[in-house]
Amino acid sequence: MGVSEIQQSTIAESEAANTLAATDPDLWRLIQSEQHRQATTLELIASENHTSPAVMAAVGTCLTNKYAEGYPGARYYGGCQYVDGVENLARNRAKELFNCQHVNVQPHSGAQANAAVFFALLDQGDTYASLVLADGGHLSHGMKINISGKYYWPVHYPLNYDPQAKDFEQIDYDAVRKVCLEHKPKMVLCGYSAYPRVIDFRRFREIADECGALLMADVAHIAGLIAGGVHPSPFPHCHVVTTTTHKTLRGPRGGMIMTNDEALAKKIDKAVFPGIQGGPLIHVIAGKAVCFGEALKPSFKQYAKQVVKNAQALAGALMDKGYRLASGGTDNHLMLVDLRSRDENLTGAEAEKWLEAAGIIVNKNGIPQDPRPPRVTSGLRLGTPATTTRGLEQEQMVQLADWIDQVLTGKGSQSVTVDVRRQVEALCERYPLPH
Ligand code: DSN
Repeated sequence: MGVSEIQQSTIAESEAANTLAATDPDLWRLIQSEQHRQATTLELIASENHTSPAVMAAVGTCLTNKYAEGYPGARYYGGCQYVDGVENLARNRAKELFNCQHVNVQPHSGAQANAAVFFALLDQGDTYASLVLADGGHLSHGMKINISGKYYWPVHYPLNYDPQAKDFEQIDYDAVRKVCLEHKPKMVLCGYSAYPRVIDFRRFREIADECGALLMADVAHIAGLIAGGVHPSPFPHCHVVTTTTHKTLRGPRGGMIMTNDEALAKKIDKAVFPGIQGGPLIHVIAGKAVCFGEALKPSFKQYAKQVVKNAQALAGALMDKGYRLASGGTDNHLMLVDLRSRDENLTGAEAEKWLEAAGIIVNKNGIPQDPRPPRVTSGLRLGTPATTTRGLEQEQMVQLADWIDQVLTGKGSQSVTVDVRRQVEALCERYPLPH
């Protein structure tokens, strides 16, 4: 069945879709266009994925109608007997998946999860340590205009910037220790948005213990790899772990907080509700339950393994073509391509635009110590979670590297773009979205 036939049958089968199509055609057309875009392009944004129809079905249910402020068994509204079951199912599956004792599935997003942890465990003005933001951190890890940078006091630890070092552009654990011993943060934060290497949680815990700090990991990017057993678990080393559920974990958009410490769990629950949120999005929590159930299946382990294999194949093929990757490669699902290694004048912004025209969706990204500003950048961040969900394997990754190189060396030339776009669409027909 081709992409357009699948779309047609999906539309025909969905009563809700038909209703929406009839009642709000303007919105429906936009949704259809987005579905077509997703079906006919290759998604290499490292933080995106294609959820299963079951996840989307759960999110699009009557659960969206229900207020359930509070937690299962202790709500502020009547009529919560079934949504209690939904939230408990999500919590129990997450506990099993990540082998931890307490989970809060209510954060609306990863940034909300992080804000709740800060609110629970830090006082205003408290110091915490996180990675230099421009080198792979996240805005909720201390950006000046984010709550994490405005109400708390971030000190940043660096990567290793010595090109001669074996761990060039990787976490410099000695430097982390030095920063922490100097500033005595109340919390040390690890886990990143653009870091292609394994995180040594044990080493971080040693440093946190030495300076009397709590250790927090934001595993939003690698949660699916942890669940699938291809990245070490943050437990038992971290006191608290936050994540999103929609990246490598392949669930609905949302956040989650985990801990094994009962006392911290109580503070975190209070910080999420009523601290920073009101009613939980029970329909999204239902989608999280579906996602955790899927991730508990043996097939998810295969998926996670293939994500990493594909990233290594893509990284290898790009390096063979002369692209330098930050830190020299990848251990996980993503890589940072230093475009200057191929063309000194090429920017991430241009590369993103040209690749999009050819049906290859990426995001421009700073590389460590990037002299160009975030809206321009010298790099691209590429990730394999979404293309692996479609079923692509190493062979197609090599092909993809070739297309990327053709588009970038063609500098957006019309004929190259059209040719690659045609081939991308043909590949998308062969590997349709989950249906
Ligand atoms: N915006 C996400 C990413 O792309 O990594 C992080 O939240």
